[in-house]
Amino acid sequence: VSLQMMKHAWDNYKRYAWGLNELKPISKQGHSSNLFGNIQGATIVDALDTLYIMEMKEEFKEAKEWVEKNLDFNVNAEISVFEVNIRFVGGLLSAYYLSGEEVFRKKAVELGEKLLPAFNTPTGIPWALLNIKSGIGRNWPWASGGSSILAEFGTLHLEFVHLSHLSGNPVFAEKVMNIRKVLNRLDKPEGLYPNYLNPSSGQWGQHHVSIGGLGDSFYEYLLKAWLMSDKTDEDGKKMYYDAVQAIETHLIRKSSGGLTYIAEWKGGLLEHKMGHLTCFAGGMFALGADGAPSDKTGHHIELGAEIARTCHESYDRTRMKLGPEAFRFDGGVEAIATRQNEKYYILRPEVIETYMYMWRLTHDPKYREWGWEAVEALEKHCRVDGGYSGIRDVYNNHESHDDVQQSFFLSETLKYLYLLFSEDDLLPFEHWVFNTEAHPLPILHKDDENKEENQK
Ligand code: DMJ
Repeated sequence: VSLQMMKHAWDNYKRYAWGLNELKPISKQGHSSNLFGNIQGATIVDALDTLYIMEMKEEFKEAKEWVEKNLDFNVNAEISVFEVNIRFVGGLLSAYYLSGEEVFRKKAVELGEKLLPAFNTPTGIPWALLNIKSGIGRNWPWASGGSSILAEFGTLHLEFVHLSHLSGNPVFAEKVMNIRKVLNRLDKPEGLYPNYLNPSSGQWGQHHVSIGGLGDSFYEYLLKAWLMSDKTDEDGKKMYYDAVQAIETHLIRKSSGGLTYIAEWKGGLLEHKMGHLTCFAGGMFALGADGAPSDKTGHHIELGAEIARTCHESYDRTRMKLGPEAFRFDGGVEAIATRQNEKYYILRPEVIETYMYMWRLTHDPKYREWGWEAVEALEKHCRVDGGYSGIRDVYNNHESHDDVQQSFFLSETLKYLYLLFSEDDLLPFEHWVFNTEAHPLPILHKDDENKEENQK
């Protein structure tokens, strides 16, 4: 089914928005997000590996030809370093590792080089925004006191390690290892990492902590850096398990109805709200269970299962059986959105991602059942003639479509669904880690490096 869904999403993108960043499936035209500046083709680059994995050979070929002929980084544009890294660099790297086609390696390294000026700050903590022609960077105007964002500068590690590996140029890995160093020198309130860090002073901004937006994939990348290094990156490992310990103590709570959730922390006060984005953490806890201190393995799996259940409830308690952007545990509600501007669903993957990890790691059939419920809801409410659209209010009787087919729907949501219903030997966890946009990157095995050394 996810293959049919991918075909529908891809065919319509091709028909109405080919070469542009995303598709507007209702108005049947292109959608351009300023996150990518003038760089074009986000959906194509984000979808390459999904097309490859689903064996959509014709489509993969036309996507590759587009990349060869049209993907151009010599544009005068300000881009989000994080978004371009996870979608474009990540997408190109996966396409290279899966297909072996040189063009993807070349483009990934070329783009990586364009991103390097973002690190020209007093601390080496990169800017959020970068003009890739002039090399001038800055931060989001809304970010606390000119800060860079934890989930942005903390979500470059996997891709940059691979860029060094593939280019032979150590500069990429050096840049991200320096971020680690800066973080390790800083005092952390209660062992937690605030979402804001000033790249000039090297000091934290506001003490807001979140495992959802602004924080999320920083934690994910600590764990995955360790896994991707074939478990040699002890620093990444320690930072991850220490962080999870602090998160458990200060952020994880249980509702009176028995639902485990991860709250947000604002200078010591808890906001009892959990974002859809935070739901990825169920999969992360389960994936990290194996490496947890020996008495904690079962506990981390259990934590993953409880988060999966809570996030499933957030879907089940809506009219459309699709989860809201954020749900709350206060004022007498549990796992329900109370504010109008938190009731939307924009085709996000995190809940399905967690089902996929839980399925692979436990084989409890309920995760496939829950995934199937999501497929039915997507087909019923998000599928339109011209592709798939987000929904403005998942509690409503009637769909009000937001008219955007996000590129992560093709790279993540549909890929995780496909993997949920595939055998475990498709992209097995022993050999691959997924970047935060679901682009698989190979684990750099110790043995392979020895082999390479010997060959030299
Ligand atoms: C994606 O771009 C990535 O998963 C990112 O980590 C968070 N936001 C979207 C999906 O919701």
